[in-house]
Amino acid sequence: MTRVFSGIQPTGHLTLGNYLGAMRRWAEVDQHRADSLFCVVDLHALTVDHDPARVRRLSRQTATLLLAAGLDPEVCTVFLQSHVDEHTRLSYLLECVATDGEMRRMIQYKEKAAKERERGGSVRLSLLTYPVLMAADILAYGTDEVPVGEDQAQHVELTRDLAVRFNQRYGHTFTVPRTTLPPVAARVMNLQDPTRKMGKSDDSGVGVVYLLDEPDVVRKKVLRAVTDSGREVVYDRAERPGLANLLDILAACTGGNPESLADVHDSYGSLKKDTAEAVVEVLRPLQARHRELCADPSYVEGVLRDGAEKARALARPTVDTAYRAIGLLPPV
Ligand code: AQP
Repeated sequence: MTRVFSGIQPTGHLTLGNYLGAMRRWAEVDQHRADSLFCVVDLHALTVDHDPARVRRLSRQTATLLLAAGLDPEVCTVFLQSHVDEHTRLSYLLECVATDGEMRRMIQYKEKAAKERERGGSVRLSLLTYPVLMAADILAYGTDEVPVGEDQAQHVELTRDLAVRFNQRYGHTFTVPRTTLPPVAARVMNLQDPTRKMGKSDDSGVGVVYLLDEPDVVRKKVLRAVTDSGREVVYDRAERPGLANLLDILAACTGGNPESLADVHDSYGSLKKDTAEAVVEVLRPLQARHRELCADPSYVEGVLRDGAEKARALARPTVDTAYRAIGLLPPV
């Protein structure tokens, strides 16, 4: 059976981008067709300046939202990265095959490092090596497919390179995974700046729809989305990015096609109104389920405990094989 692995960082409140670009597909498609693991990658949240209490809170909230979005622990494995030591064990071995040049070429590293420097902070070494830990997350499970949004595709490419290099040098150890992108909304953009992706660690939050935003807040954010000064509704990602973003979001929420949706809207106002309502409707069941799960925190804890146990048992044989292959003696 195909093995699927994907992760999500508890670096902020989850966004519509996380949902449309990744989580929805995990819940609706991946968990039913493949042997799937979904991980709250909490160690990755330590690569930038953070408040420990906030990371703990967001880790719990992220796991709860994954379940609220429809991940079913009866058919997939949901767990926290830091509960499975195999990820960090394997990450060190992969650091021994990765190069610093490769790390410095990562777009997300460049962007996040620049942001840290702008804030007057220093760049943590773990921010540079983060893609190697991500590669370990994926390779530890013999993963075939990694369903992610477009922004993570470069990291999965690096994972493939490391797997191939390790296998060539030390003998076949890892399955070489491939990225799968969603057909629409692979990159949901910020509503106030459609040249930037909608990210959960965005500072102001005005252009970001959070999964737990109240319906009226969602409406306000969508109605205030930046478009352009034209009048005609056309789908053109290069020339009309704000409009295209709204059409992509509407298409992803309704199952339509962005070009046809452009044809049936005769004003920006009606497009924004329909998009706002479509987003509110998509979030409604998720928010209701989230409220139920919050009333039963021991259920979520149990899911994470069982998930970590299952994940450990799956990862250990591959990581042990990698230890031996690279030249380490097994413990006596
Ligand atoms: N705007 C987006 N459009 C489509 N997909 C997205 N994803 C994130 N933002 C968008 C996808 O969500 C999954 C989990 O993301 P992540 O938390 O691991 O990493 P990220 O891409 O760094 O997330 P954020 O939300 O943008 O956080 P910050 O602001 O901290 O960088 C991934 O599959 C990702 O592609």
